[in-house]
Amino acid sequence: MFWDPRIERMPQKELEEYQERKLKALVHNVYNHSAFYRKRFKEAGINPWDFSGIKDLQKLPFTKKQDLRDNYPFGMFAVPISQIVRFHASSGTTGKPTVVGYTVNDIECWVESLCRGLVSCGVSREDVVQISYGYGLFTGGLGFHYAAERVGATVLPTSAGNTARQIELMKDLKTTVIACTPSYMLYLTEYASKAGVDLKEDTKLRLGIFGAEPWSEETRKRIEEKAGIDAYDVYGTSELSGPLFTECEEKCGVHVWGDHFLIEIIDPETGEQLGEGEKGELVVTTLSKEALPLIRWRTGDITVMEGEKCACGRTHPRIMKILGRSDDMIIVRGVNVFPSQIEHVLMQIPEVGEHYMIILDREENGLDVMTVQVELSENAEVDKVSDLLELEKRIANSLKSVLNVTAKVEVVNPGTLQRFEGKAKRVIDRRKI
Ligand code: DLL
Repeated sequence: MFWDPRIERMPQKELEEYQERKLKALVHNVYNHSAFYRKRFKEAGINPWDFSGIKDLQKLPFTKKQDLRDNYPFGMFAVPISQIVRFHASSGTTGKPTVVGYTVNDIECWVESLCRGLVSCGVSREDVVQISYGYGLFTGGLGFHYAAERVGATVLPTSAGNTARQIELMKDLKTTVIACTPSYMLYLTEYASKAGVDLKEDTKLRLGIFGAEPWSEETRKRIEEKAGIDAYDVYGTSELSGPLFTECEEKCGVHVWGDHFLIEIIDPETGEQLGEGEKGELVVTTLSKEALPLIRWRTGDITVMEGEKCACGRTHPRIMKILGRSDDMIIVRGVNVFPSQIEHVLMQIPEVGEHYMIILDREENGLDVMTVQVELSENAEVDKVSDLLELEKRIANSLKSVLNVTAKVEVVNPGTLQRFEGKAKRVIDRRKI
């Protein structure tokens, strides 16, 4: 099913021509209306009249999170505040949050983008969509809310938390689709089972749309099996609007709507553009945003771009599952490790549950120690201490063979590690303290 078949299946050549036109207009627009970009362009010697389009994209400077921080709160806006109809903000771990603003058209573009995504996952007006992403400054709740309503589905705006009530409402109001972080879905599934609710038997849940944090294919399989649903990925960032792009029914990458966003993959170290199929940092240029247009926005997210047409018929480029953020990458004894790689290894081991933590310490001799704590699965038959030790050794060996790093593995009882309602924080780096 398509929300906007003409746009979603637009021939690639036509899409490129459209992007070309919009990119040229954007370069003029930011030069004329954003003091920030005018200064940037002048510094980089860019004259909008000489800019010839996509082939010149690499000449344009990158925009980074620090630019938003340095220009807090409105310094990068390209319209007067009177035209802004909404703010969102992402909580910065250090210093000020990042504030984003939207014009009427920006909200419209965001909603339409996510409507295409929802319909491509199979959401329709027959569905009851429970939105368990946080409502408020976070873009997840309101983003899904507007799009699900526009699709014509019935929205159940539970926001995150209060899991007992979420499950009760899910049963009573016959929720068919849930949208939340994958870590919250794991928690909700576990909570339901402890409360004697079988999500497969006792609810009408059939589909879930999960994102806002990295999650592996193995976690997808576990969620699908435990909850008896189809699980789809959704990607977006507050700076780009919020949740924007989802997988289609093929589940082979997230479709990025090329009429509104132009993507590149770059080498995060050198800034050089990489080709399709090569792993690197996702960089996005917003082609339609008015309040906060972004030129070559460095998302920090590591992924791979796939340009080939999808079997679903959509022609827009796809990005594969996000491996992690370049700044989330852990360097242990000089080896680069993404938490998602650890998750990938853990979830392939049947005795292991879904919850884990990664703790980094530095020994007195200066060596890094990585401890992976992971829960035993509820139905694992590991009774003897020797079995437990054998399991820990097996996990450590698998981690070593994939990551090339030695990890200390601690298998703990089910239910002992922290659970998360929003984005999970699974890495504790004690080396900086
Ligand atoms: O997380 C927007 C969103 C809300 C996306 C609900 C999906 C669902 P921010 O809080 O600005 O916005 O965080 C953006 O979250 O740069 C990624 O690192 C991460 N992220 C988002 N979606 C995914 C995903 C929202 N599907 C940051 N897989 C991004 C992996 C994701 N990481």
